[in-house]
Amino acid sequence: MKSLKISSELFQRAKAVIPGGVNSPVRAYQSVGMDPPFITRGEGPYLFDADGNRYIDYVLSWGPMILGHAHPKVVAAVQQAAAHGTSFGAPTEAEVELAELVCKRMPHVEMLRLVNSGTEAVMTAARLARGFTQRDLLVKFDGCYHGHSDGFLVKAGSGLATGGIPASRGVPASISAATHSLPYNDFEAVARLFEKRGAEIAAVIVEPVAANMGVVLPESGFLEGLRDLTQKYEALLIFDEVITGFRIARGGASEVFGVIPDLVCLGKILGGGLPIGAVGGKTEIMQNLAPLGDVYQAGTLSGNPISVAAGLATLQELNDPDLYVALKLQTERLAEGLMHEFQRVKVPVQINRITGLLTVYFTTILVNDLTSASQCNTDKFRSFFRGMLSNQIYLPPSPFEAWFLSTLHNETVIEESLKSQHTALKSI
Ligand code: HOZ
Repeated sequence: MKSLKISSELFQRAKAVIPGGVNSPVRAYQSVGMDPPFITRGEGPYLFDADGNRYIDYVLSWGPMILGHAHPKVVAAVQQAAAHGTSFGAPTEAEVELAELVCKRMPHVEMLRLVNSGTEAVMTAARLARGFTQRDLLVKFDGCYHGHSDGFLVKAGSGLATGGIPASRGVPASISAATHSLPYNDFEAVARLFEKRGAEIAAVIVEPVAANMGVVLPESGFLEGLRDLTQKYEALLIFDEVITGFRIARGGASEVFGVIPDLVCLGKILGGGLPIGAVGGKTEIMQNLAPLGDVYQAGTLSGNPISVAAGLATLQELNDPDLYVALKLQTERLAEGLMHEFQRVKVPVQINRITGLLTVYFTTILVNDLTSASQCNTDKFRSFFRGMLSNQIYLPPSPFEAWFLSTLHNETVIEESLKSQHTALKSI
């Protein structure tokens, strides 16, 4: 690997004008103790940095690039849309097409409102749930990340977990008090809370597969239990599928687990690598949004033609169910290959995975919630991360984030990654 001299110079320049030199905290590489590579371009499963290194990318812009970087059909769709104007702040046919496509792919979504990010989608879903139920309390789970709006930054995983920030300063206590966070996979704790405060609870929001404390799968019965309980107490169930939507299956987590939420929050893949978010669900609930109802939400760039074109092109490509069969196989192949190599050198790890997503936890214990995820050995992760980067494998720079695979992470790419792991483990 070539030294990161140019990237480090760019980082110094960035630090003078951008807080921490980055526009999103995890990118600063603080938890791995080095300067980040500055990226110049992506192509398929690869990223290239300013110093001339080529990496196999397992971050994929934190999920959206499921078809790999600069997919020709997505690029063409974006170019074509841009040539006709980038934003009108007015309705277009393409946004109707995108909404129709999502409703088809996720049959529980009867109506969809497009916004600009996953954070906005969750803000909207929360307001909608409160407006619909006329209750205030929200229940979330420790280590689940639902964007950076005030009400959700309690034990929120992702960048907060990486930075060791339990809750963000700047959030009024009165706002945090309206969110109750419970351990993931602990259905009994949810049931107890409902017994005490069921009449106050507007919604339970959950990542159906948690992917912001690393990947944590729902235990059998957990999602089903949440569904039954919310129905019993007439609260809403919200799935945050910003990461899992169109990734773990064509129809997302509901297709995999057979549990149907009242509302779903989407983002990432939905925009094919451009900013987008969406909240969708039953008409009965969705029609409470303005202008039909009096739950207000708006956005100048919502449904802009460029994000919509990229999203449509991406979802059309993902229509082929075989892509998901292959993605699942490749995820499994990578996880098994990594595990084999770790076992050979007697480094204990747990590898949690589902189609298109995995996390390597440096621990001997089963990881099923934030407490167990937090017990992983962060020093070992740091050495492993650095070893992999110097062997041209670009991993999330945090033990509490997911690795992402694209449909172009084929056998050759996985083989190359495992060879790099072999070399990296020799040097650490
Ligand atoms: N913590 C974010 C992913 N879960 C990082 C996003 C970014 O830095 O782009």
